Amino acid sequence: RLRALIFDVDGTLADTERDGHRVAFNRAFAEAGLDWDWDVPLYGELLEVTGGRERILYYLDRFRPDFPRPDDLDGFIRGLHQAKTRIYTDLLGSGRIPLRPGVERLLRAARAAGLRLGIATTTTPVNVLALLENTLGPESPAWFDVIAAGEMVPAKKPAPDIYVYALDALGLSAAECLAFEDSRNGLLAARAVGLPTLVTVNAYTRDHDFTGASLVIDELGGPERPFTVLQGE
Ligand code: XBP
Ligand code: MG
Repeated sequence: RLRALIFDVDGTLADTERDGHRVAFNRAFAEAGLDWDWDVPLYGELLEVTGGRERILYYLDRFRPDFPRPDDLDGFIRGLHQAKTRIYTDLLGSGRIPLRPGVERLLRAARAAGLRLGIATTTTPVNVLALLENTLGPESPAWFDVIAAGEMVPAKKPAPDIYVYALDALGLSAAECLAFEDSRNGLLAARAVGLPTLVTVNAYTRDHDFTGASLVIDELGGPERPFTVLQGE
């Protein structure tokens, strides 16, 4: 029997990547005096690597082989990423990034039906809180019995670790839960622990391979905004 819904955050609860994370990375680079510019298509490629610090390292390795590496590369990336998190949470505070269609309705309906809620994401915990508080209100983080995020586990998606953590905290088996994802990396993480997974695609993930998803739809929609089934098992 279904007991809980577990949600990814970026791309699933809200379209945070193009106008949120990407913009924040670029502003952090500019603040640090770097001429790096992650345009929309490039950022799509960089999204293959989950985790902001991991993404910066991947960018350096792949696109900036000539950039002189600071002695403390890890500290350098950590500093950039801290600035990015500050800028990103400020952006969320300005209220310009809404939840995706149907998300709030589903969360409220699930709670009313007695289902428990959880979150499993690779992003930084403060980012999740900022998104929830700025869209659903200051009380909304308490709607979730577990907010599993970022470095609470050693390996980020597509590794299953964050879902293992979330299921463990909920005290439920995978068969008692339904995961919501938007990307192939997220789907792989959820499927690796046996979670049935519903995918809502977005502009960055529309062409991903979603083999193994229970259902792939364009968005959750609503009464006057029906969703379209893109792929069903
Ligand atoms: C989200 C991510 C994250 C964010 C940036 O993936 O890949 O890296 O883009 O977040 P998912 P941080 O939706 O699969 O969890 O900079 O806080 O790491
Ligand atoms: Mg996602």
